[in-house]
Amino acid sequence: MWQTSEILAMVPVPRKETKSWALTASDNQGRCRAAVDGRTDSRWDTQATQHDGMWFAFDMGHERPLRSLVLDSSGSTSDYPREYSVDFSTDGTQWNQVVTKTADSDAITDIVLPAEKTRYGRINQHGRSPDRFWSIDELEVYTQ
Ligand SMILES: [Ca+2]
Repeated sequence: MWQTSEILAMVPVPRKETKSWALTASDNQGRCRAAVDGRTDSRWDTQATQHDGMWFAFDMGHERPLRSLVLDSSGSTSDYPREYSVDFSTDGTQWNQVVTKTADSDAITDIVLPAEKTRYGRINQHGRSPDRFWSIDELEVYTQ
């Protein structure tokens, strides 16, 4: 469980900083920036129904410890990732899986991270939906 002091130690990465990150995705890469533009009425989405192998990745440009990711899909409430994992990497080549989980059927997906240092982060979608895209209206990233 989290100690109060640990929660208080979590700091959101400022939006102007996340806007400067290099973003890549398995699908619809041209829309990645919509996930960090500070607007909940714009989104990145897969333009395809959810299946295993979809991912969304960011390069922060330097290493830092990450505590949490929050994926907001409240503009299209059923577009949360059905099953996901998170990988960290310090070089963009070797990836280390740090989280794997089935989502909580909520438009807001809170992902607790191990606070290890990383430069790259990748969110992998493993589930399947017959009729829903995977969408991220806004990605919030918390460091310490
Ligand atoms: Ca947006």
